[in-house]
Amino acid sequence: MIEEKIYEFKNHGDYRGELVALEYPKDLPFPVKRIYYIYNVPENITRGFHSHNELQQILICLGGSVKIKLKTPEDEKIVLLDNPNKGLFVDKMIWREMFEFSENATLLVLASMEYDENDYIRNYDDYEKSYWEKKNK
Ligand code: T46
Repeated sequence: MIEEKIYEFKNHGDYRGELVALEYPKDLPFPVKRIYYIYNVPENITRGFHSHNELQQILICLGGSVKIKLKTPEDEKIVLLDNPNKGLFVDKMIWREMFEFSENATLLVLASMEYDENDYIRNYDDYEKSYWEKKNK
C-alpha cells in the first residue's frame, strides 16, 4: 500500500496575506538539500515517469493545480495538489508522474539530496525489478 502522506503546513497569514514557513525538523521530515520548481507546463503534458533509489521529496503546488500519480507494482494513487498549505511526501522507490497542470501551475519541490542522475530509475521494467529485489531482501 502506498501511504498518502500529506503535510498540512501552518499558515501565518493575516489581513496582509498568507505566509508559510518551513523548518526542519519542526515542519519537514528531512533537511532540504535542493529546491527546484516546475512551471509553464503546456496542456496535456505528463512529466516524471521515474523513481528514485534514495531521494525523498515534498511536492507543493504554489499556484494553480496539478495531479500526481504515485505508483508501485502493488498499488497506485492519484493526489490532487491545489493548495500551497499542503505538501505531498514522495518517498524513494515510488514511481511518479505529474499531469493535468493547470495553466498557471507552479510545482515547488523540496529534495533531500543534491541532483544525481544515478539515483534515477527511468525505465519502468528496471524499476519493477529493483522494487521486488529491495522488498524481498
Ligand atoms: C522528480 C519530479 C517530481 C537538473 O539539472 N537538476 C535538478 O535538480 C533537476 C530536478 C533536474 N535537472 C535537469 C535534468 C533534466 O535534464 O532538468 C531536466 C529535466 O528533469 P526531469 O526530466 O527529470 O524533470 P521531471 O519533471 O520529469 O522530474 C522532476 C525531477 O527530476 C524528479 O526528481 O521527482 O520532478
